Amino acid sequence: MADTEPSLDDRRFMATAIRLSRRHFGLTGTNPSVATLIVADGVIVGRGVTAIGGRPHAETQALAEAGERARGATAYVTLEPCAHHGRTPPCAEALVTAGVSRVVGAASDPDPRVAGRGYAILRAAGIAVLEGVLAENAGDQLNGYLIRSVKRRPEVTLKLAVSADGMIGLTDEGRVAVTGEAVRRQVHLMRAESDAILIGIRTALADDPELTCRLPGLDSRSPIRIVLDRNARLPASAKLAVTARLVPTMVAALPETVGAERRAELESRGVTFLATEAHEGRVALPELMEDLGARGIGTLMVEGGADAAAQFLAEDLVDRLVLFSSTKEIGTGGVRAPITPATVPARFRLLRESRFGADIGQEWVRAH
Ligand code: AOF
Ligand code: ZN
Repeated sequence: MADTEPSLDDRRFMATAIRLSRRHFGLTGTNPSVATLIVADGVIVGRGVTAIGGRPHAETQALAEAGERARGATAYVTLEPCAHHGRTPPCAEALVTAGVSRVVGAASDPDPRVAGRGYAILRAAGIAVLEGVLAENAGDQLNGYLIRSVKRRPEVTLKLAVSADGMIGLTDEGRVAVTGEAVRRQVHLMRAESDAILIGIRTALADDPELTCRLPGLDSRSPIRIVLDRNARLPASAKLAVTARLVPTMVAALPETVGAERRAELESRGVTFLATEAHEGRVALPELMEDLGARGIGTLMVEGGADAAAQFLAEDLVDRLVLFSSTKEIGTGGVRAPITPATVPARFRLLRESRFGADIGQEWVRAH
């Protein structure tokens, strides 16, 4: 059975699986949160999401729920089933053993232990395999996994709030807020889904932000906070330094510009210094991103200000772009936004557009 085109049902079930995969977003460690559906005679008889912490895998749980009904059924997997022995046998083998007759997959797994072997195991067992169904959508939902595996750095989301006159305010939450309460809540949710969050030192000095997630029930999911601060100017009295023992704060400074005393002062608060290299007098971002990737940080949200945003854009390190647009004008005192909805480069594709109170939120992804 060499089916090459997905049916309408295939696309519908895959879309359901992709939605399900979001359930453990940010909770599966370095493992991506993926989902599996087992469908027999058009009915979902098993469903699974990668467990919190990363194991068991989605397939294990979906097959357990389906039991005997998996025999002859179709499995929908948002990521190629694994081919390696972890704490359990490979998921590709589990699907073979369970007797599914067809597997519909979305994204391929770049993990060198898998990389095509998962699909090959299925085919070798006589299972009909259809790959790449809604692959782009599934890839968008793997929360940094594909970027981190292939590029060896976190997936970078740049978030900016832009006023009607193309300015970014000095702060999200303070007196010159550009956008409203609904955007504030959305940004806190984005923080909860990120492993780390980065701001420039000018924003840190102007706003003295905390950068934590303060949504009810999600306050334990605050990301690591990183300050791009080449001269290590972060005051020891800044909220980011004072709270560094509760939520980690890291400073990316140039080693030659940081005195031992300054370093000791911040380190005594619990602030850590990241290894950095200099590039034209600034912190070299590609190397910094590599270091963060090696530390297991899969997703990074850049929250401003204009300088940091411009530097990430110039280095083509932005994978996702989230712009919140307000109808308010800032006028004098505003800082010109390095990017606005009207100037988004063609390499980005608009993924969604939603209303947040009086403001508009738009999300673009960089074409892979
Ligand atoms: C699957 N199903 O639900 C997920 C997969 O450390 P381990 O042994 O858990 O393996 C991690 C790798 O498993 C990860 O890099 C990716 O290749 C795959 N993730 N595979 O079959 C799942 N989450
Ligand atoms: Zn697996």
